[in-house]
Amino acid sequence: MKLAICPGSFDPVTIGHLDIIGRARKIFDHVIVAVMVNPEKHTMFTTEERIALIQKCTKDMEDVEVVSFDGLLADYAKMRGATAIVKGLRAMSDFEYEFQQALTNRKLNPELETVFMITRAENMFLSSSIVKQIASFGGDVSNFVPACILDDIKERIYAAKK
Ligand code: COD
Repeated sequence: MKLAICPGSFDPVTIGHLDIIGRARKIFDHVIVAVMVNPEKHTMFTTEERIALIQKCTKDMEDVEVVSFDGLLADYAKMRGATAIVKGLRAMSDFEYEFQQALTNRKLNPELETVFMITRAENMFLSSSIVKQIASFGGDVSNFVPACILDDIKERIYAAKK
């Protein structure tokens, strides 16, 4: 069975993330969406909240599993017997970071391949940070996050402002 891991901070999950997850499903038998710790980022949503939001968006996808892991991605991939890590690439600015991560992960786990999927043009500018910023100023994020979690995100971000 070909197993892929889509790792990320998902703080919160966006339509850009979901597009990559959906495309990974077309290539792999089983997709694990792994909410990982990015030591360079402070998250607004707790791990449990991030998992719940992704689960809500993927509830009809039997081949998708949502987990969290507080450790090295390469170790988690080995533990699960994953074939590949699947990541999205938006721009050259992503490339340098992702290139370093991919090479490091291969050093840590030589069996592990990283597959990059180029973002759709309409999601090129989209990031979790943009969503948080727009929502925190009361802006409309309906084009950026899946409809099923729009209210959860608005409520959570407005609550954080009070
Ligand atoms: N279109 C396409 N792809 C997108 C979009 C979009 N609009 N937005 C985000 N993506 C992609 C990103 O490029 C990334 O591949 C993935 O989706 C997740 O994005 P984020 O921003 O949610 O997550 P990151 O980049 O903060 O995730 C980094 C990890 C948590 C994966 C990384 O820090 C990690 O692996 N941490 C665990 C510790 C470890 O093993 N480190 C590596 C060795 S040093």
